[in-house]
Amino acid sequence: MSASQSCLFCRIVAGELHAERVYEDDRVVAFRDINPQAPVHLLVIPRKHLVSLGEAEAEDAGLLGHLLLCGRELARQEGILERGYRTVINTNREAGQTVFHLHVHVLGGRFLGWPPG
Ligand code: DGP
Repeated sequence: MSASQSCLFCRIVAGELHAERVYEDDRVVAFRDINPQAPVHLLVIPRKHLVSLGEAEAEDAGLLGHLLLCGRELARQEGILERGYRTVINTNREAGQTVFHLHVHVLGGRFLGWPPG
């Protein structure tokens, strides 16, 4: 089975699984997290299957920047840019990564504690 067939987020990108999409372009798709941890909790993912930030290559630098800038624009759209929002990329098991397709969490709408758990 190919990565795109077995990967949950590849299946969302392909439209095989439903997600509440808030943005998409030729490189990324953004949708609401199914298990929100804050009033605003979005995921911004590349269409390209990248397992994690740990496996990104130098050639992915532009894509990584685009993910962050899309997250910023979505924070603006959701009305949390000025109040404050957090972008999180969990990388591998001890950091809490559970879906192995790179994704940027965009969280806000409440005070967020630090340090993270
Ligand atoms: P992480 O723990 O960093 O790998 O985050 C994975 C996130 O993905 C987690 O917050 C829940 C979310 N998630 C898992 N499955 C689905 C799904 O089928 N749809 C949506 N919208 N989000 C999902």
